[in-house]
Amino acid sequence: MAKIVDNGTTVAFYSPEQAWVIGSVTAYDVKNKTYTCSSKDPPVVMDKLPGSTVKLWAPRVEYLEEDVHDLLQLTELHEASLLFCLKKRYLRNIVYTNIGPIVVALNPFNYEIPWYKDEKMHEYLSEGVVIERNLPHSWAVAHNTFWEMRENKQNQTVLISGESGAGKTEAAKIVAKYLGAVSTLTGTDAQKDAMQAVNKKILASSPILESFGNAKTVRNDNSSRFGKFAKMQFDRDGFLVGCHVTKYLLEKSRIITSSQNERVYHSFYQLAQGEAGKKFGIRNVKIYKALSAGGCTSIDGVDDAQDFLTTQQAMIDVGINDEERNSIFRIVAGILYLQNLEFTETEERTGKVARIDANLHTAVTRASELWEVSEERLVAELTSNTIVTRNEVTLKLLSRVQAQDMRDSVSKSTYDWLFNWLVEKINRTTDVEQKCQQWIGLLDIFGFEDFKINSFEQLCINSANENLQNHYNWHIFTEDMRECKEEGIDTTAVQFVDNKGCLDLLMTKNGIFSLLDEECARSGTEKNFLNVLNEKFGGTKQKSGDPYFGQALGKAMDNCFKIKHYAAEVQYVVDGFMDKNRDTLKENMKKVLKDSGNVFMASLVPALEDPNARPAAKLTVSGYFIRQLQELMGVITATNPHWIRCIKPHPNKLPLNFHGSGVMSQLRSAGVLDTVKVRKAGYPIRFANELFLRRYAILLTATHESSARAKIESIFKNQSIERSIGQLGKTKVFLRQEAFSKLNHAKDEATLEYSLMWQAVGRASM
Ligand code: AOV
Ligand code: MG
Repeated sequence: MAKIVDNGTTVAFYSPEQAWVIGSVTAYDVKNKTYTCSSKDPPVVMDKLPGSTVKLWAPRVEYLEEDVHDLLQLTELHEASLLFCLKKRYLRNIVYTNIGPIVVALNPFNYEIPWYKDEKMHEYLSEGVVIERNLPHSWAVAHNTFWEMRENKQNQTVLISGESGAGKTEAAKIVAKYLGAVSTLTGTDAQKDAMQAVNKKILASSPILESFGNAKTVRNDNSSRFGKFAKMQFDRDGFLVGCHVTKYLLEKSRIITSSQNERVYHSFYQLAQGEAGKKFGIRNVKIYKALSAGGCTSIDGVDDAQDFLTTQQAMIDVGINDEERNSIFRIVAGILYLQNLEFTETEERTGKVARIDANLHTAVTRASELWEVSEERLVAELTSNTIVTRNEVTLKLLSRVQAQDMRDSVSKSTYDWLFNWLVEKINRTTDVEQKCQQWIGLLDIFGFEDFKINSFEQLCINSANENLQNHYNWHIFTEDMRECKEEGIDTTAVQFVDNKGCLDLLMTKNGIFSLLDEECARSGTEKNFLNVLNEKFGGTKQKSGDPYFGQALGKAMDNCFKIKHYAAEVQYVVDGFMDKNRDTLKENMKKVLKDSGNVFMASLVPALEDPNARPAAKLTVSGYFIRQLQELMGVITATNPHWIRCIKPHPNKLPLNFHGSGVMSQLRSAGVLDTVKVRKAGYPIRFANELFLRRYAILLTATHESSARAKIESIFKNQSIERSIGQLGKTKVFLRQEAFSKLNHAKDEATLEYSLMWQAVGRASM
């Protein structure tokens, strides 16, 4: 490649830390055709850069740092211009940027930015507002979603994606709040009161679910450890009438322990620090093993005692009564005590046998009291298994490790049932399926994760994200192209990173999850599971023990496999996969809990199996999760989707911190550059012919036109919509952003003229 720039020329060049930096060329190596570039702020010098990582902007250097509200308006489109634009905006506290109707949201880690404060929301609310005139915001997405539902009578979804800590849960709350507000703008006083009451309950569900289902991780102080799809329900007139929440897979290991610098669920600390903790004798947080497992019992800026009060009030708001609340707290406290229980081990004739550590006996006593179950039976089931054969009942004493596993299983199952109860209770008070004519679904799942050690939970979480990314790709790229072709519209094909291979590898009949289920069904081992994966997906060049990559291979460890996900390559440790996937609590233990004197506790326990019935094929955790995911994708595919792509600007969790390469890798994995390219090359805004005519009827002047096509053509002609910015397909109108804005402005003006004319007519006839 010939030398592209002279020394001293301003360029953008690639540095691993910053991704792209603006600086200048200081030397060129003719033999190797590489550059040396440097920048002053930040101070970076890079050597041996190939031409592909040095970008000259032509014809003007200002294009390096364009600042636009919509990335489609960037004059020069390249990774670097994208990154610089977002950075420049972020450092000025402008955190939202559009790609046409899609919003890219950088987490501000700051609630005090004046133009994003709640009181600004009204500027996005009123029906007549031209939303494009406001700063980009999730409110604008919510606005479009609501009005598209009203106009098209079609269900909508807002799909919120991004890695852990990127701001998905906050974005979902922002959208929910907007939808509550927009639907209460009209209606009679009685209707408004009714909607406000519904809205209050819907908003109250967040603190409850966050208390019991969120926790501090190293990535996010308030990380959602479950997925959530909330359907905001509206009646025929667009009034908010209710909400239905579907929950996906609560991370169970976090009930009993956490990694270093992380915490178990917030609910435990809130209880321990709040007034309920005192009532149950919980004093020093540090002595509870579960609470201090991660060596971190508090979070900067979080007051658990205060949050306890918020959670409690939210429970009252959704109608959880005194008795239920008391039982809930007793269950949570019981888990804290039970998890403090330890076992000693003695060598008996039959092998190693676990006994309850005499010093810690009060732990099981307190747990039994709180749960109102028989202590004697609880202890027996923690330390032994009853094996029933046709003519014999034998008692098998458990080893220490087995007893610990049993203790953990009880705690996990109980908490998981409790969480399900909370979701159901919230639904019972807010779900009004029968009144609901249309809905807007808000999807806030756990973000993509890559920790030091990744386990079964991360595989499930990352698979959910893989599905969501695939839907996005399908909609933005594949489906887009198909529709254009079918409608006879010319577009330039855009390459994108297709993740279908990875999805097939995980989810299909012979994919990783199915193989795990097979291994569980034949009571195999994790080692064997890994061997099967290697055999099946290893490829010809693979040596035994090599790990599995999405479609390639790499270096191995003997208890790990790797997957190349759309967002990053993740290594999973298989230890514990089988148990986590099976996740059964033995029937006898369930029976102990079912016989609890506390009606609430007893009601949580699922129905016991009939010992005489043939055992029903039970779905594994991943089997159930995949079924749920497939259902979810089916529901989403049948709606009109909207996207908020959240980005985490810096691992520090602090405002105005921007980490170039971190942001770049998120932009890449979310396909942001490809999205801009495809949207720029194509026609992102589409209306069915009739809808277009309904929307822009006011612009129709030539009334003698009869066919819909002729009418649309006449609007195009009057408004000078050239073929390059708008085309008429077989059944749909295809518009670029420019044409869309032009039509909207013309419509606004015509509407204004029309209303002025009527005012004049009104005055004249008075
Ligand atoms: P996540 O949902 O995407 O992560 P959150 O929505 O919980 O991330 O955001 C993480 C933290 O970032 C919040 O607790 C806030 O401190 C801050 N934050 C996010 N959005 C905003 C905002 N709009 N304004 C101010 N601060 C914000 V995870 O659930 O871990 O995948 O599972
Ligand atoms: Mg979240």
